[in-house]
Amino acid sequence: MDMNDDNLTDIVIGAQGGIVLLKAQPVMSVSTELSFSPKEISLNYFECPDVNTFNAFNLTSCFTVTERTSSTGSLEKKMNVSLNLNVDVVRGMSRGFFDQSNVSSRTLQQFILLDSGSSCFNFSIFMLRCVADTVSPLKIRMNFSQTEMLSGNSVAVLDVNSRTEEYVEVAVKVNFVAPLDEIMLIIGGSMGGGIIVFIIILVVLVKRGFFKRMRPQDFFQADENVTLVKKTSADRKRMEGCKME
Ligand SMILES: [Ca+2]
Repeated sequence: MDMNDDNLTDIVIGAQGGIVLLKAQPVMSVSTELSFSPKEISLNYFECPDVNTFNAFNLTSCFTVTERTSSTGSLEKKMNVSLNLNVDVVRGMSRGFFDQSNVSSRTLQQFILLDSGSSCFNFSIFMLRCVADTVSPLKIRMNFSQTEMLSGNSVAVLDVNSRTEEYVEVAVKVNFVAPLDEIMLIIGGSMGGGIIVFIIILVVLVKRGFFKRMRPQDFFQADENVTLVKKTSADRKRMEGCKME
């Protein structure tokens, strides 16, 4: 029977004049998505023996909560969840940490309240500028579990079929890969530079009379003066024709 009209069947147990009401709770399915930005850590950040730290990337953990049961009414479907993050999980010593002033803060636990719908949480990951390994990607593990740490808020129950663990790997950018706009800028700059050089050469050639000397009639006129080339009768007739014109 449904004692509180929320479309969820409750259980009532009665014995020797007393009854116990076990109210059913809505069951919530949670899907997670772990992402990070930027997509790669630039190798330019690393330099030894620099002891400083830098913000390597930002991690975003998103939760989408949907109800598996079909409760009705104004029932608040909230869950207290313990979110746990671990950086560089496959290593004895982590290269990444959450607290910029504490290089050993490789894990982070945060208690969050999940409600119906989507919600995201952001975390900054820091690294030392001088690390032994700048080749292997950083592996980050996220897992969560329902908790009653914030008592009184949890009304719903986490679906046992929900995936409660996610991994992402953040690679270190080894080779310089220019973004498309930078590539276009380089190509455009090269073409522009080439055109300018071509124009300069053209101007110099014109000023030095290069194109003038190359004209056929000039060629013959020059030859006539120095008489270095033996002209054929056809050439002479053609030249006379040009002069008459
Ligand atoms: Ca009920």
